[in-house]
Amino acid sequence: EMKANDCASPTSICPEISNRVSFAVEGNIGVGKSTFLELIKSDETLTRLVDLHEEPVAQWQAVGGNPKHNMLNAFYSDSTRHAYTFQNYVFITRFLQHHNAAMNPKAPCCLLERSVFTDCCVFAKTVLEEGLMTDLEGAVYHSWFNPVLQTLPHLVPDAFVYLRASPQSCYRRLCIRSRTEEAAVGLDYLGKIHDKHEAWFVHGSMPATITPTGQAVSCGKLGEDLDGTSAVNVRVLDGK
Ligand code: DCP
Repeated sequence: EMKANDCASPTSICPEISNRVSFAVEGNIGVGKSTFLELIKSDETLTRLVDLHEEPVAQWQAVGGNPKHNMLNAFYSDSTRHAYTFQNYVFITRFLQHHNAAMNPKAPCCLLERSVFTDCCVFAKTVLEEGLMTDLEGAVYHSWFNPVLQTLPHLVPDAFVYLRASPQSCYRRLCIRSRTEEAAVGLDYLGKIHDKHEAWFVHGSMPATITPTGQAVSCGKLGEDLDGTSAVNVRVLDGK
């Protein structure tokens, strides 16, 4: 039987959690997170080792399964009207996905596409700075974000893998894939999202009260980027 206080300890909810390593794959819009996850999925050995959870974008594009209720499109078409509602929905859908993943461990390693920390420290922060959320909406978001997270410590990944590319590269990839909802996304917006990722993963300047702290534990180069060529850099940041 579960008591209210059990929420404070992830292992009391699910003892297997303690034996698992969880990673969150992070990076700008269009950086290639999906491609990175596809590569893992295409490897038989890795597939057995890794329980993989892609971002629930399809749910954002069809709330409750109804394509007429496209929250992602609503956000990009009228951002001032929908930024808060969208960020709220993103948090809830991601929380449910990551919580279910933690409760039903299927492999020794869990790989998540993005985390609630990017939602808060990258996206919610940017839309607030851009005036797309009112100060009141920003205050509401922050008033629940930390208290909710404190009751859900199993949402903190063990490590973050940051796929790092220049905003110009991401913009090129965004144009190639041409997701209709994202037609409004410009280089300027990608630059702001990039800067927030850099502040957190490279300069370590995000407030520890909101993001999990940690040092970059390794930096690997998959290719040249940040000056506009095709591959990405990877940084792994200790989550706990
Ligand atoms: N998004 C947002 N706020 C969030 C999370 C996501 O505005 N808190 C938006 C950004 C994108 C869309 O949702 O328009 C999907 O986000 P991703 O960048 O995670 O997914 P991609 O498919 O673009 O990633 P990649 O191209 O790296 O595979």
